[in-house]
Amino acid sequence: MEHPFVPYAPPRYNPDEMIRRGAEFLAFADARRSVRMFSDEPVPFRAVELAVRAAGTAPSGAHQQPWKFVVIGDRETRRRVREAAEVEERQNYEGGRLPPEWREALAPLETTSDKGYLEVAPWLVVCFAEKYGVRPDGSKVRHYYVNESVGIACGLFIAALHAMGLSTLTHTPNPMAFLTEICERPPSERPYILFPVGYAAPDALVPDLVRKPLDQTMVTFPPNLGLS
Ligand code: IYR
Repeated sequence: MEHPFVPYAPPRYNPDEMIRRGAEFLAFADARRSVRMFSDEPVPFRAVELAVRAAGTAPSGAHQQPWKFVVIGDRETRRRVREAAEVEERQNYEGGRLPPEWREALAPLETTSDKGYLEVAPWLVVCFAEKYGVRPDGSKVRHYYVNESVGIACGLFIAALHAMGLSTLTHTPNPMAFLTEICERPPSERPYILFPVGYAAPDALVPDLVRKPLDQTMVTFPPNLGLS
């Protein structure tokens, strides 16, 4: 694929406007929560499509765009996904497959093997990571930085849903091989994240999580930069 170079002039803002916009975006992002209690109210397909298009704007290794979003809307497939996810999760939670340390980390979230939300939310979107590309002659194309690229795409997907007033959950049933089978994806693709998408239930509850303060997520060099 050839990419001719073209001029690019992103908008510039004076410092006050820059900070105002950054603070506004932060407030928007900070208001997002992962949701496990969905409404079954229908959501237009067009909204999901827009979120997938937003995801597709992510930067990617060598611009290989190694993602595929499978959008599931029918009740029967959602039921199959729920059942298969619960089979795996029952082994995790009730069958002792989750190591004690992992169980402890999850305890505050009160998650269980019940994945009813997979059937309640009107859409399931399964993001697959393309481990490698496949040429028409069947030969493989090496992909670079697949995890980083697909992770960024998923972040944009989540942000786009939030911008539309929709909710999701970054669900990673473990293991996820059943998604390859149900979604009929080829061996070149690996299930990455399963997103239930819909409106949060009107009575949805979320754990009152606290985000790490900046002094735990940012360090400056030199340490005494002292600007803020
Ligand atoms: N996949 C399991 C367990 C789980 C793991 C993590 I890490 C979470 O943040 C939440 C749940 C489940 O979906 O229940």
